[in-house]
Amino acid sequence: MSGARPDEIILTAAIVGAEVMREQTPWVPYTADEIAAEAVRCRDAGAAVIHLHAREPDGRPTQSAERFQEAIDAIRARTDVVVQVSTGGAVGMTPEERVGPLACRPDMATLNCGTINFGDEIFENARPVMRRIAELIQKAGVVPELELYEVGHIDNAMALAKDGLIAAPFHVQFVLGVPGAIGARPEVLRFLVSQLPPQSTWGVAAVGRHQMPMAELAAELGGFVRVGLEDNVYLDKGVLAEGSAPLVDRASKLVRAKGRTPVTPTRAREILGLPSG
Ligand code: KMH
Ligand code: ZN
Repeated sequence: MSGARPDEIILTAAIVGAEVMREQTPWVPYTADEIAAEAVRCRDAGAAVIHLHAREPDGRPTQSAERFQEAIDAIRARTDVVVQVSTGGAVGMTPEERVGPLACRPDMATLNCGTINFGDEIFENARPVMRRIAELIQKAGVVPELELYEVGHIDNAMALAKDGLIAAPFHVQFVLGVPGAIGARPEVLRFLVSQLPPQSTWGVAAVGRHQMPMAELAAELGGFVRVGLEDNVYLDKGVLAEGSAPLVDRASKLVRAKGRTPVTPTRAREILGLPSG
């Protein structure tokens, strides 16, 4: 994996998401202040990267540059984490809406590399949409993280590379276990990793009860890890996590037991080839 020593690991905290609402857990942050406080707690627990969504005050997901700017300013005033904005947004948003946060000078932005069933809905990333969002990420000078939910998404990503819309080394997040897409199974992860071009960095974000087992496996296989309320609201069976920080703390302990040490944001920037913060 490019840039990282075998003992190093980047932990990402997905602290907001676009789907989880207060009705499911009171611990999901909505306002800029709440988001920044959670980012600080996650940094203290070992996260170097914050995967960011934004909400309206009533919790509705939004990709508005204004809301993202408020959240990013609040985060940057309080901590040094790498800020990775979502360009996935929520199901049903238009591509133009989804790229709103690119105006906010984030450190990284997600690039979703294919369409999937997303629960009972469809998360639509037709190839022209992918190409357009990739082009806008490139124009904004932002480093993309490739969100891959299915095997064929690797091929989609490579087609973007062939068109010059993304460049190696690729930073990949395998998002596994979305209902309607490929499951979070060990053999699935092993196969996906085997298909990546050399020098790629990769991490796993597994949904629901698969979050921690897949974090452990990623640590064993040399990958990075994403945890947080966006993907899973439970710390243990039937026990809500009191925010994303307890999930980062749990992941940090699991990966340390596998001989991996969570890196600081400064080191994560070096590993990911980002400008220093
Ligand atoms: N909310 C999902 C439909 C991303 O952040 O780029 C898409 C998502 C991916 O969360
Ligand atoms: Zn997301």
